[in-house]
Amino acid sequence: MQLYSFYNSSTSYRVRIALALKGLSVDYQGVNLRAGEQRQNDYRALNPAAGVPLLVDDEGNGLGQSLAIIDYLEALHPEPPLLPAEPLLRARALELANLIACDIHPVNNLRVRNYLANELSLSEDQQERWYRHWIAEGLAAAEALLVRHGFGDYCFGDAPTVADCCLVPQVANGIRMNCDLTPYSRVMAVYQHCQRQPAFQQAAPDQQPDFAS
Ligand SMILES: N[C@@H](CCC(=O)N[C@@H](CS)C(=O)NCC(=O)O)C(=O)O
Repeated sequence: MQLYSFYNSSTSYRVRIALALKGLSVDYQGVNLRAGEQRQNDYRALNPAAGVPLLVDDEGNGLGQSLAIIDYLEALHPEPPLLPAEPLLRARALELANLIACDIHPVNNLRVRNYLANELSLSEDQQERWYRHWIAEGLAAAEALLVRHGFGDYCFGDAPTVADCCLVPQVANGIRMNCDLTPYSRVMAVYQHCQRQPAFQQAAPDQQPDFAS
């Protein structure tokens, strides 16, 4: 399998965590988002959505969208499961994953930030306020859900799920962008626990072949 990824991309990071948890290796293909490689015609031919991640399986099938990729990996390699078997717990894990993937990440995606800067001419300060606002609103909701329904060392229990695959990269983005994360103590406790686990360490941005400090 090949994984088209950018080291600092949180959506790629989700998939890298899932791959590492399942013990799967991939041929890593770096796509430099800062250089705009995702918008070049040869990459768009692979992924019309012009983003990372993109998984190409052993039969040559290309698949975009991090949650669809994780679902595909789960179907092909069910162990260890990233979606709990118990229906409500499975829905809780997906609820948190979707909160991050659908409500937080898209509004702070690179193409949105480029539009704010280049088309709407927002200042650096306004762009940072935008970023921090959506992180604060989204992580407050994640914190409330985890306080209400979470348990164990991970989001939902003593084993990682798709919720942890999404939470860790989103928190990493918040740290990188100097957001105040102190109000989200349960979120941060899960993040810190995950940071100590080898699969999460292996998937981290600074462990990727295209890492540029
Ligand atoms: N919903 C997609 C989002 C993919 C996506 O847009 N990823 C970002 C990186 S985190 C990207 O490639 N952005 C490029 C851009 O905005 O131009 C997913 O979950 O995979």
